[in-house]
Order: sequence, then C-alpha cells, then structure tokens
Amino acid sequence: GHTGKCIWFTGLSGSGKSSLANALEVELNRRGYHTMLLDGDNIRHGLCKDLGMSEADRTENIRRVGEIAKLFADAGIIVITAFISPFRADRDNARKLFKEGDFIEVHVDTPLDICEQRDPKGLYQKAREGKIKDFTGINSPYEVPRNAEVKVSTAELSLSELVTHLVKYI
Ligand code: GGZ
Repeated sequence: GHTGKCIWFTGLSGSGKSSLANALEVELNRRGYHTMLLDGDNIRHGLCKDLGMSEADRTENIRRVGEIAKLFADAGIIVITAFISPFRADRDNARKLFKEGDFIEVHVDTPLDICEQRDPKGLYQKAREGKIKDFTGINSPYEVPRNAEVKVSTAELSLSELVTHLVKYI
C-alpha cells in the first residue's frame, strides 16, 4: 500500500492553516487516499485537554501530535496536522520521527497584521486588551521555519491552486 506521510502545517492563528488543511484533505480523499486531519478540535479537546498555552504545554501538545501522526502514518495514512506549532525545536522533533521525504512542513506565511485584521474569533483583540496572556504573535513568540518544504502565502494563491501544489508532495 501507500506509505503514510505527514503534512505539517504551521502558522499563526488566523493564517489559514485549517482552511488549507481541510481543502487538502478533501482533495486527497477525492483521489482515493485515506487521511487523518489532526487539529485543535480533535486534539486539544481530548488527548491534550490537560494542556494550556504556556511554552511547556505547547511543546508537550506538539510532542503528542507528532507521536500520533507517526502512528497513523505507520498505518499507511496521510496525516495532516494544523497547529500553530510556534517553536522550531518542537517541529524539528516531530520531523525526526519520520523518514526523509515523509514529513512535509508547510509554512502558512500570512503576515501578523493580516491575521489580526481577520481575527475570526476575536482572539487578537482580546490579546491586545490583555485578556489572553501568551497569545502567539502578540506576547508569545512564533519562530519562523527555516527549512519548510513549502511556504504558502495565502494572499497570493487561491485555495485550489495551493492544494494542487501541495498534492505534488504526496
Ligand atoms: C494562540 C490561542 C491561544 C493563545 C487560544 N495563543 O485560531 P484558532 O484559535 O482556532 O487556533 C488557535 C489555537 C492554538 O492552538 P494550537 O494547539 O494550534 O497551539 S500550539 O500549536 O501552540 O500548541 C487559537 C486558540 O487555540 N488559542 N489561546 N494563547 N492561540
């Protein structure tokens, strides 16, 4: 069968990771691939519900996501992850679980000001008002990837163009 792979999206809150990850999953399913999408909705409410947004908790969140992704990939499934994953060392540790070529890091490089303008959940505003501490991009760091396989600027390409580009890595 197919070898499993991990498509690892990273980027700020509101960058478009989830939309892109969802669109990629739909297209891969259309092409007959079995996929597993891991995101805050199915991980932070269950496996990782004991974790918050401190640096240590984010590191542990990403460690668990990497291990789960590895298990699904070993079963031949294409795993798509959509977490901010702000720390380079944490992303690199997830990468180390996979064979060369089986971990595709996708940096959704939407600038902070655009993410903040979108603010779909009003979280940036709350962070600016001091109501959320440790908010990525405001008062918690985002370490920009240096070795991502793909860098996408959602402002430049349409969702379907991006998906077409990403499918080439599978
Ligand atoms: C960043 C936060 C925070 C803080 C809650 N900082 O845009 P969203 O809402 O839907 O996605 C964000 C999500 C971040 O969780 P992750 O598991 O992706 O983070 S990490 O990879 O760093 O572990 C955001 C919401 O949770 N959110 N508080 N303080 N985003």
